[in-house]
Amino acid sequence: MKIAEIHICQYDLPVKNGPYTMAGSQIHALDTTLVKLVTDNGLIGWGETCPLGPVYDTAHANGARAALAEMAPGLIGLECQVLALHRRMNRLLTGHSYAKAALDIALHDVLGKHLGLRVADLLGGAVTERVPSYYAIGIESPEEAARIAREKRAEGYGRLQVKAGGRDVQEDIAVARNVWEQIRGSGMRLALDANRSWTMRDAQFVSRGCADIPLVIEQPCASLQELQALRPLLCHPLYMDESSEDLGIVTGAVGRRQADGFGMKLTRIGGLHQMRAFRDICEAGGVPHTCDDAWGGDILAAACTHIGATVRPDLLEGVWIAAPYIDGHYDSENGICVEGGYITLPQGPGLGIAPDESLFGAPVATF
Ligand code: 0XW
Ligand code: MG
Repeated sequence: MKIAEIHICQYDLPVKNGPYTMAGSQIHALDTTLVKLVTDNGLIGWGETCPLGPVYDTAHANGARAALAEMAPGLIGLECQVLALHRRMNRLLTGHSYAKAALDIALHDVLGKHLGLRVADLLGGAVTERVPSYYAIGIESPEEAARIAREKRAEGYGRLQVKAGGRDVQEDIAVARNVWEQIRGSGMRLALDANRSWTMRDAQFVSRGCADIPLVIEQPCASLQELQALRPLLCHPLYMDESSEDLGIVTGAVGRRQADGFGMKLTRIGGLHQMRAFRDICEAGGVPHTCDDAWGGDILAAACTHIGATVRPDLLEGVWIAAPYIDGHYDSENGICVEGGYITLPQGPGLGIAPDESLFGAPVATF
């Protein structure tokens, strides 16, 4: 089975009840890119990549479409094999993992359909049909963050992430303490995510100000060097997110015990192929992690849920999806959503969703 056609589509995802707030940024809408891959025997696979705006990571929407257009001609006629795809993409374009991931996801979708297997089965097998999610509380006042925490506890979430940074650290400490007061004793886990925005000084202030709270601190500072210097100075486990840019960095961080866990994004690391390796490195090292992506609709949500379903349960810190912030689904019948803090793994072959491509309009490029 070979790749016969590649279609690239663009679609806008307004943020429902927005903006989505993180340290130093307010996000009102996202620009996502969808990839439709057609094989020579007529099967269709879907992929997606949706950078969280142009400054969250080294990725942006126009860059994704340009990278895909750069590679697509060289992929037509390629055998539908995951390793062949990644090796060919790397010969066609250096870097741009967030764009390559969209093709990787589309290939996993089409291979699952070809073999009559779910993507989770292709990735080693699902250990659950109900995948735990987690909720990210944006940059809020201590009172509003506490209100949202109460609401998400009542909904059944098992973990909360609270955004921090970009303000007086005393406000971050007050938010963390207020949120913990709402979930203490419930079994819910808590992460404080500064999205690279703190100085080492501020990270130490916050950690000491919350020393009695069993939370994890996620990506407090921007650089790997800061994280490595900071970790022994904290009162809390340190999770890497944005700094874990590729499998090499992850392997080093796990091997040298430089991180206690990861917030990992499927498209940042290159796709399901690399995410599977990441999962196995973390399992070998006994390191907890999430299976997320920066944003995206049903296609990315399904991909994250499928890999999340294969993670050893005690190591899965949850699958974050943007569904709570998106109006509508690409697949009105099997769209991916969070219910009671959990995501139901789709049943159909491949990703298990069938996007209504009329939503996306005419492709912006066809090969
Ligand atoms: C909470 N997330 C997984 C969603 C947003 O893309 C940011 C990200 C994070 O943990 O930084
Ligand atoms: Mg994070």
